[in-house]
This record gives sequence, structure tokens and C-alpha cells, in this order.
Amino acid sequence: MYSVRMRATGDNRHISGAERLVEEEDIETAAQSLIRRALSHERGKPDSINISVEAIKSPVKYLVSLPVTLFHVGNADAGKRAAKRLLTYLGIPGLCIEKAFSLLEDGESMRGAILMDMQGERLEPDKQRGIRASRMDITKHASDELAYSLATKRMSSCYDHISEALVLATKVASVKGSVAELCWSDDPFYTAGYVASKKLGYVRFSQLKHEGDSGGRVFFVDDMNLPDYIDEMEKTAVLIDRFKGLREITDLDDITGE
Ligand code: PML
Repeated sequence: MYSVRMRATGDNRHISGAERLVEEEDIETAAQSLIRRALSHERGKPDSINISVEAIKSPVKYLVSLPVTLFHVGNADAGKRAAKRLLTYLGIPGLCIEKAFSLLEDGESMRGAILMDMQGERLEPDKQRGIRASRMDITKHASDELAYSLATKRMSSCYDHISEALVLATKVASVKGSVAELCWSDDPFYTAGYVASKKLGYVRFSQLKHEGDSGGRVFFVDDMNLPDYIDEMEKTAVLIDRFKGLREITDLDDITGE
């Protein structure tokens, strides 16, 4: 199996990145679709596109996706309140939650994620780069199931964002030490976001930011060995081969059981 990765930059800033895990005969098709994607990104035309192809030597980890829960909110402020409530329920201290929201809101966004411990300390060795979950994909079968579920909710237009975010969130949740992840997109017009955890799955808020705001990711961690954590996040290949399902809730208590 091979990891095919794309990174597009313009004016020395990150525009887009994506990746696939494929067999040798599919490398060319994957590279072609990643290039097409880099050229059509809403954050602008890149002046540099990097494609890397790398053989995966260690065993691939097969995972079932996190279950997806859709929670519709009327606006970004309601989304943020609900996401904070969920993070609190997951045991993240209030100080960490506030700090994480401020970092993402203040445009501290970067290509990788912020890593935060339960004292609110940032653990990324390089704060510009962040931590990048990498070498992951979803099988055609699982992705068809996700696409079908989204179509039943008339959400097919969100497929690309959700599929990639779900793959990443599933990998993150599977790594020892991950407690929760907070993410909203840094694409200017994509305002949805999520809180993901092994405990509650992928909980998606229809709005977590205002149009034009910055975005990014925070991984909340506890009780882990930093080099091992980063190594697994960046190097272990993960393939999602089953979609765990999707449901919609109208009250956050439906998921927390409070
Ligand atoms: C991104 O694409 O930059 C992150 C997307 C986060 C939300 C995905 C969704 O559930 O719609």
C-alpha cells in the first residue's frame, strides 16, 4: 500500500492538503484527483503543489469509523456554546476549553493541530507546524455508506469535508492519550465543525464559526508519552473500512444522557 499526499501553497501560505492510501495500480488516479483538488480550492490558486508517494512498510490499522451525530444549531454562537458543553461533559477543564476556542478564533491556525494537555499547556514541539495526523483513508465500501447516509439528510455537498474530517477524527480518537478533538474548518465559507471523542463519537455542529473566520484543530490529551503519540499520529497508516452510522439529535442531552 502507498500513501499519496498533496500539499498546495500560495504566497508562502498553506492553501490545501489531502491524502489517500492506495494500492500501486491506483497511485496515478489518486495523484490526479489530488492535483485537481488543489487547483480548485476555494482558498485560492496555489503557486506550488507538492505530491509525495511513499510505500507503507508497517502494518495498516483497520478501524471502524466513529459514529456521526448531527446537531443543528441556529448560529455560530449557539454552536460554540453546545460544543463547550460537550467538551465539559467529556472532562476537559474549562480553562483548556476557553484557551482552545481563543486560539482557533484568533487565527492561530496552522497546517497541523494544536496539542493541549489538561493544564492548558501546548505540547507541539513546533508551534508553527503543529501535529499532523497523516497516512489515513477510507475504503470505497465505507465511503459509499457514508455518502448514502449524507444523501438521506440532503448533505451530499458536505461529503468531502465530512469524509476527510471523519477519517482524521477516527484516527485521532484511536490513539492512546487522546481525550477529545475540537475542529472547525479554516475554509472561509465552511462554517461547520465538530467535537470528536472515542466516548461520544463525531458530534457535528452545523455552525461553529462565522463566515470568513479562521479555523483549525485542537487535540486534548492526557496521560500519554509525547514522542509515541506524535509518531503514531503521523506515521501509523489507518484505513477506515466500516462506517458506524449517522443520526440526528435535536437536544444535546440526547447524547450526554443528562
Ligand atoms: C476542514 O475541512 O477543514 C475541517 C472540516 C470540519 C467540519 C467537517 C464537517 O463535519 O462538516
